Amino acid sequence: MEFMLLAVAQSSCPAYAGVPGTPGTPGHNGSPGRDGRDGFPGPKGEKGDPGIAADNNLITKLQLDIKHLTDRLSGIEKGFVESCSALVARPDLLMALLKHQICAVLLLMEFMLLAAAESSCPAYAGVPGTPGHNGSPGRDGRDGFPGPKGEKGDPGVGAQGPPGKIGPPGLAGPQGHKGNPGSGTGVQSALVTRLQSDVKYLTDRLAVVEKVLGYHMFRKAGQKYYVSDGLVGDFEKAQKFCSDAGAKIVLPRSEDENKVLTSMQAALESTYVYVGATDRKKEGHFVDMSDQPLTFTNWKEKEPNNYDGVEDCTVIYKDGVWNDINCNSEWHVVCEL
Ligand code: MFB
Ligand code: CA
Repeated sequence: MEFMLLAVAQSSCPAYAGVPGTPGTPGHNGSPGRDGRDGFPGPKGEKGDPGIAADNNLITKLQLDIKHLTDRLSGIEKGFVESCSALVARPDLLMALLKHQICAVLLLMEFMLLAAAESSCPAYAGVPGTPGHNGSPGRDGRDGFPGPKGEKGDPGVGAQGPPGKIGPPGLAGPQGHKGNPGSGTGVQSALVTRLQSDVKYLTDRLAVVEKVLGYHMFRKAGQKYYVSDGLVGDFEKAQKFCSDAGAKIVLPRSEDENKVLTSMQAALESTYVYVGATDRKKEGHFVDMSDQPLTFTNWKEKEPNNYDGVEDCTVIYKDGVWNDINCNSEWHVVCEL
C-alpha cells in the first residue's frame, strides 16, 4: 500500500530530487547461531585388570601367623597378672622385660606380613576401569545465512548477538571388555580382608598393652585394664586425669571386676577409690560417665544416703562395697583402659 502511494506521488510531482531522508538506524541484531551438534561418543573404556590371584598356601600361612601372634599376646597379658606382684616393686625391670617382648612380637608380626606379601602377592589388581570420559562437545554450528534485508529499522542496540550455547555432551562410550577371570574366588579375597582386620586388632591391642606399661600399677579386668599412678584428688581432678590419658574413671561392671578393683585399692593402701558413677543430674538416679543407667552396683547397706544432702559421687570401700560421697572430697584415682 505504502509502495503504491509512493509510486503515484512520484509520477505526478515535478522532478525535483527530494532532500535525502535521514539514514535508517541499523537493523535488529542477527539471531544467535544454532546450538552446536551433539559431540561424538567418547572412546571405548580400557580393558579391566586381571582378577586377584588366590593362593591357598598364603591364606593358611597368614592364619597360622595370626594364631601364633594371638597366643604370644595372650601369653604376655597372662604374664602381667601372674608376675605382676613379683615385678611391681621393680617397674624398671618389668618395663624392660615387657618392652623387649612387645618389640619382638611387633618385629615378628611385621616381618611375617612383609615376607608373605612379597612372596606371593606382588600386587592386587583393582576393579576394572570405568568407561572413558564423554567426548568433548562439538564445535559451535556455523552462523546462519544472513536474513533478508530488514525494514527501515528502529534505533538498533549493541553489537551482533552472543554465540549459541555449547552443545550437550556426547553419549558415554561403550563399556570396555571384562577383565580375564582371576584364578581366585570372591570368598578368598573376603578371607584375606578378614585376616587383615585381625592384624589391625592385634596391633591396636598391643598399643593398649604398651600404654598400660606407663603406669606404676595395673590390673587386667576381663578385656579392660585398671591403671593407677597413686594420684589423690577430688572427682573433677580424677575425671580430668583419666580423660587426658584417653581413659575413663574406673567403673566395675561385674562382681569379678569389682574384686579386681578391691585388690588394687588394697595395694594402694587407700580408704576409698573414686568410681565413675554420679547422681548429679537427678538425685537418687546414679548413671555412668556416659549418662547411662548402671548395670552393676555394690552399695553398702543403707547407701546411697546422700548424707547431709551433698553426696552425688561414688567411692568403693576397702571391702569392695560402695558409698555415695561429696564430690569435693579427695580420694585415690584409678582409670580404666
Ligand atoms: C555416712 C556415709 C557418708 C559419710 C559419713 C561420714 O555413713 O553415708 O557418705 O561417709 O558416713 C554413716
Ligand atoms: Ca553416703
